[in-house]
Amino acid sequence: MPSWYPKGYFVQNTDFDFFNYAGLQRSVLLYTTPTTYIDDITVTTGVQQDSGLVNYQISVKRGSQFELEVRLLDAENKVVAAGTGTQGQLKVPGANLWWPYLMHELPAYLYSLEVRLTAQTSVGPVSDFYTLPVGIRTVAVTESQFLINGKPFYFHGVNKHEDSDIRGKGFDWPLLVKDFNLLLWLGANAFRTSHYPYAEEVLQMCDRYGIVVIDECPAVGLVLPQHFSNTSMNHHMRVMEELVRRDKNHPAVVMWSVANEPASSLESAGYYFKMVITHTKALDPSRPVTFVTNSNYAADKGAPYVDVICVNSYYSWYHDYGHLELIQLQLGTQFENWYKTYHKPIIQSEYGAETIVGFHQDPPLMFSEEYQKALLEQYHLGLDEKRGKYVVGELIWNFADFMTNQTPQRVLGNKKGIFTRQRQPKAAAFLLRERYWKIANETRYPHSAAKSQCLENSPFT
Ligand code: BDP
Repeated sequence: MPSWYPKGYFVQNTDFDFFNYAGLQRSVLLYTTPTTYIDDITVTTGVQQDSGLVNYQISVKRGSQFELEVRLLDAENKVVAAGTGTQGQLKVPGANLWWPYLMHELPAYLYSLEVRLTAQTSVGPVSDFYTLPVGIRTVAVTESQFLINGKPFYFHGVNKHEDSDIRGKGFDWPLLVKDFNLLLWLGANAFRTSHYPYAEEVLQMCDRYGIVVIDECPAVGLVLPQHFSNTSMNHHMRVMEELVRRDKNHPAVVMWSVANEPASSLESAGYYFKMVITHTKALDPSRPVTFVTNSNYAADKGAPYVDVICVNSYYSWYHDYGHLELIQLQLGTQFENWYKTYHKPIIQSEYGAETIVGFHQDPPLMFSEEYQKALLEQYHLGLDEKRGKYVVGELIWNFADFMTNQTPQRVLGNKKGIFTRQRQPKAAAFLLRERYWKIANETRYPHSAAKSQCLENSPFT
């Protein structure tokens, strides 16, 4: 420690652009179990002709003398299929599928899987019971499409953070309901849990409202060669095990993201991501896997292993300041380079501009609301060139302004939100809203009435 610091002086350094709050951020629940109990349930779903398939696997702890009864109930609480034992397949003729927001009515259709255990133990007979919401849907990826229930799906949504005034990262139901209200208002059908797993309640809301999730683990800031060691890789795999175990049964989760902006052009990143992605696929063969890159397409060593290319770029923000006229060319080149190299669908997983609410400037200058709008407009022109070809999504950075460490680059936090930290809209929010509803109407609902229909059906309006 240089001599201009007091002896023993310590400051924790973090290598990411959000605030590292301390303390308990979510509810802590204590619960008891019977001697023999249902420890875990894994559900995967499929569709065969007009029947839905629900495959279940149940793990029971501390007991060998037990019976399991499984029942699937529809939204009206009518039993539509039943089974027994630790694993099996339930067939639901004429199943109601789980569809993303705007592809069907709200709320999204959920069945309930009831699992009832009865066991003989040394202390006598015991029973255990669990209900799991189940959405029947399929996810698949082709060379150029992301398919949900066999239909091309276009992610038009946001990246978020668990962050707000007063509460910081602390879980807050009113805030969650407000955020969902804004997502529905916006016509957003997806978000990425940048850059860590979110509270389980968030995913439960996504299941209910059909908001599709790219579920990201906390591997952010893997930027130094030593971050790609075997120790780090093994730890990373354990973290993916925890994430998959926790979130595997959410129909809203359609893809795992194993990292955000790692130094994936390092030689050692190739083996590292091959191993982490292969491991994640083995844990859950039912979902595609990605990581979010900002490396050059020609240098990226991890990209060969992902199912979908998720690429971040900040044209006319972190370089070519003010030169909005370059965006379309640069974005088009970015997409073409990635696609010709990998022939995989691409999501623009971040783009945006720092914007101080209430700053106005004509002609648009950086940090003004006009600049954010103009930058988005240029991106949208570039995205529209490739949408429907092989670009399968766009996620704005960021849903709302959020707190970061203090640095000379940040004015009271990161201001790339289309909403302020208090969830008030900047001009860009209206622009994005027009766009998302237009995309929804073009691609899902051919009838222009879709916007009002969906808003009327919204549980929050
Ligand atoms: C991206 C990061 C994100 C940052 C954003 C930004 O993924 O965490 O907050 O840039 O600079 O590189 O605003």
